[in-house]
Amino acid sequence: MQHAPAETPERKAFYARIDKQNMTPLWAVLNDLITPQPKSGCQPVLWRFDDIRAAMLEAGSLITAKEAERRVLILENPGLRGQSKATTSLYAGVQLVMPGEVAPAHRHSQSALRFVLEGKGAHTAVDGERTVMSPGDFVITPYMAWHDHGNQTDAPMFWLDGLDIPMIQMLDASFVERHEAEEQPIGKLAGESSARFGANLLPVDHRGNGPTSPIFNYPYDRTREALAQLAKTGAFDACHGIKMRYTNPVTGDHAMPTMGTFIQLLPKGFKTARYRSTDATIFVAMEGNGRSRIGDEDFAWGPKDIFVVPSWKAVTHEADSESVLFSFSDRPVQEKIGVWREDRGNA
Ligand code: GTQ
Repeated sequence: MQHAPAETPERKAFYARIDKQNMTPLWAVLNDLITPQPKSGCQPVLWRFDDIRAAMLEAGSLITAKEAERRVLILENPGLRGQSKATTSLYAGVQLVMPGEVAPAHRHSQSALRFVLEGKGAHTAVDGERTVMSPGDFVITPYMAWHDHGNQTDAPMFWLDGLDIPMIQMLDASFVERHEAEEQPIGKLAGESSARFGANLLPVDHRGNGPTSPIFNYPYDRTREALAQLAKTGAFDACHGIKMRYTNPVTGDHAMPTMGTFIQLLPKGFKTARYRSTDATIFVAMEGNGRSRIGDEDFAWGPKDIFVVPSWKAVTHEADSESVLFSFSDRPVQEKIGVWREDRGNA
């Protein structure tokens, strides 16, 4: 693209005059608005779970889940500090619910996902049904669905929250309501959604009810079993190893309308080919140890570490032991409007 035209005294005087009328020349900013390729403040970054965990436990003694409403430490991208963003379009945080605590019921226009990091047996309730959570479970809170979290176990429970907060902020479409009760009434059996929608069956007259998957817990044991079986085929993609996306069984589309969610297995010793795509992605190393090169920086990861690959930055992953990575991005939105791109190199 062309360079910006020179600023002559005459032009500057003109800009100053029209500035008072809330007008400004496009040609002074065009190169920053329409860039030859993505130009993002979002930086590659990794958070070690040990550091997150220690800080979270401190937060646990400073404030209750009830007082905080949600006891969460936001994972802020170093290039986007002060904006509550992990990437330009997505929010990430780690939530702690201590034994005996409840995070009170509310609902909002933002969609949320949970990916369980530590603890087993705490629950989340979504639209009248409770699900009990275990490490590696991917749990959905659809937009405007009532949700509250509780921990009746004797150990702290940690999970990663992913929300589309920056997108809803950009659209100026945020609403939140607090439930009159701390915990919403439970009108469904535990496991009801999973039986109705998660067994390769659908109710005969089901026509779908919106863009979010009606399954709200994708348990890790079933996901892991599928990956283990697929690993035996030896059919590894050069860029991804074995990579699957979570789906809405009613539509076959992504499980959530604004966030794409993925799970991948890299066998021991596998090194992926250079890959880049326009959807900045937040990864969680669920199992294994390895390294990722993002742009020209190297990040070593182990279980439960969380890292960000910005839009259009080349990434390679190398697994020292068999590894499983969970990830999420804004890919469904980019696909819907047709701008999603990837570059597999020659792989
Ligand atoms: O659990 O509902 O990390 O409303 C941020 C906002 C979690 C939640 C977050 C939320 C929640």
